[in-house]
Amino acid sequence: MINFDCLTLFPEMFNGILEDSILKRAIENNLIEVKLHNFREFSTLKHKNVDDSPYGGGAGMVLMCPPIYDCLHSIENNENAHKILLTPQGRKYTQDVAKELSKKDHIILICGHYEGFDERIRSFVDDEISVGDYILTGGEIPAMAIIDSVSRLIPGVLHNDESAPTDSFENNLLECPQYTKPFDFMGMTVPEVLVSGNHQEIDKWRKEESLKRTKERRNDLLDKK
Ligand code: 4H7
Repeated sequence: MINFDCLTLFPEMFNGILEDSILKRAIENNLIEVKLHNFREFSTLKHKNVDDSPYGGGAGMVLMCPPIYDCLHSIENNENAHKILLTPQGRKYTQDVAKELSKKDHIILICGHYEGFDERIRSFVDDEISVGDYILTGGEIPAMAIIDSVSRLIPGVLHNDESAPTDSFENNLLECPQYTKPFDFMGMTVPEVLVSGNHQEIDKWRKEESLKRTKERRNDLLDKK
């Protein structure tokens, strides 16, 4: 059982992934739990503001400390949770980080928006993660990527037919090409070896294709092996 708490101004954005068949089933089976917290509710200001203009001047708004701090501290056992800030400045998210996180039992994800955070929010957390070198309007999509990728590593979340035995990245290789019926689609046929019935040859072909594809597209993964 892994527990996710997510601090966000847009909790409805998560409806999609939580209603998806695999995560929905995982929640129903008590394998994961996801709680959403709108930290706007913790604003003590009359208009429920959670941001203000930056000290020193300049354009844009900055998320302020108090609502995020109070929301964080309203979460039971927050002191023992692994607290993560989603920002473009964090350590790069990879399958290895997903594996590392899948061993935790309580993860708190903090999603920022606007022009960024008050720097002091960094002192509330244990970890800062970026899902890649591009800019998003908020940390919600990174948080969803983490919830999804970590959840599918929890034993029992995926059923046998939902996990490829040679999942990309599990062995730092890209998946080999795959085919299904029809055998001939507009003159494009399936490699003969796959219909040969020779499982030794099929395994060999798949390993070679996997390696070939990784060399062509992601040679950097082979350095990790
Ligand atoms: C925290 C701080 C994560 C969150 C700043 C978040 C990309 C990623 C955000 C910002 C994110 C990622 C606010 C910085 C808007 C950029 C123009 C939300 N973007 N933003 N600024 N790669 N954006 O994981």
